Amino acid sequence: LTANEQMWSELGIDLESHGQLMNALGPIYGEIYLSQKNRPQGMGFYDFVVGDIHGIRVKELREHAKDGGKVVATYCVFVPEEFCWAAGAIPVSLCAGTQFSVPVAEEVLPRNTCALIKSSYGFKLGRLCPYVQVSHLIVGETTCDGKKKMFELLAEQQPVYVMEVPNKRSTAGRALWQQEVRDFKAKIEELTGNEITVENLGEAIKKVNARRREFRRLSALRAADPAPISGKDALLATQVSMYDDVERQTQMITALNDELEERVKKGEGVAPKGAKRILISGSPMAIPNWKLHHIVESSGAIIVGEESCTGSRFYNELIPEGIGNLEDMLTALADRYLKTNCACFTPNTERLDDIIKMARDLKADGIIHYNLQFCHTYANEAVQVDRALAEAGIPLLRVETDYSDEDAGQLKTRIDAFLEML
Ligand code: BJ8
Repeated sequence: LTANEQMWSELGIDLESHGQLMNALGPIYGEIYLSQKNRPQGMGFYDFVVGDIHGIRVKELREHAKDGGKVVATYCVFVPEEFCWAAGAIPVSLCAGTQFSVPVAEEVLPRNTCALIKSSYGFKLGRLCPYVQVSHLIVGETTCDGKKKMFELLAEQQPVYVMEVPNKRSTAGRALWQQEVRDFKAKIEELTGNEITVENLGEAIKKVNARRREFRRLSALRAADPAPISGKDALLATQVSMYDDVERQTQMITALNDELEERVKKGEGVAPKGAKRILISGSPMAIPNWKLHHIVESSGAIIVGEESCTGSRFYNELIPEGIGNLEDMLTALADRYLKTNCACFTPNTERLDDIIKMARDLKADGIIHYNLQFCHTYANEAVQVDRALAEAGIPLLRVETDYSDEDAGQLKTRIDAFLEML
């Protein structure tokens, strides 16, 4: 056994299936990522990370655990990572973006369930993900019904804690969320044995804000024409940042941004000036889901932004810094997370405003609404997205898909026709 295989086997990974997954990922990454021309040098770090996707980072987490540290796994950007960093735990957002882990989940879950839910559950059931194996607590949320029920099943296998996200941003909804955030803080304190204080939480808020600021800078740089970075690469940097160390990611994105700034000054880009510019909006794209980005960019367009939880909803809102007492800090933190414009809220008109603002800021020629099949909240909200964009005069294509490649040809035809029309 190699050192990695030894580690995976100690973590209870099914080495055979996992080997197949790893063997499949290499060529896919080569085709989708390494084939791109004129990539920023800063992406070299991300190539390295994906090249050893279940190796180095897992090793770091294990070492942290061996020293008594805790690892907290999450699925959703509603879960405040600041508490983990403050209490000396490491939060990791779990992979849920591959068809590979779907069939094993379908043996248990209904097939007409969103791919993200099936992929998440399949990773645990099939013993395919070392990140889930290494974590001491999985944190779920009540954002959608499918996830809620999947977390109940996951809890049969590993400790799961579920945060209740309200349906409305009403007075009662806000009060519920404020309490949920405080209960989660207590849970993390109990798990780690460390108290969360004004000092360590203040530090954590600053660290996470710093990463958010760099992502906001990256987003602004993507407004340039020609675009200095592909949508695929920007998406990958976001996906990796969701499970990597927060300070390391701030450093990497800062270096990447410095390089992109130079490119913009020189008028250099990854696609010719005038290439069709697309904003993606909708369901998140968990690693390694690069399907839509790949199809769009292979057709000669460039993706300039993602209004999504693997995009703007991950980094847009900051938490105020320098608040001197814990209660006010908790209130500000909870309020920040409540601004996540997930389709689980009713109403969620803030998201419509965000989409239009992003389209204008990034000078998008058109928007593709990305919907995971069987995700009812986003599919139904798309009706309102459609209306709002028609009113704003921004062309929209609505796409509903899963993780399989079966519809790739059909999607490409529809996307080509859409690009043609812009
Ligand atoms: S805050 S978008 S990360 S819940 S795609 S599992 S909603 S059926 S992922 Fe999400 Fe948090 Fe909202 Fe963002 Fe359900 Fe829809 Fe599947 Fe979804």
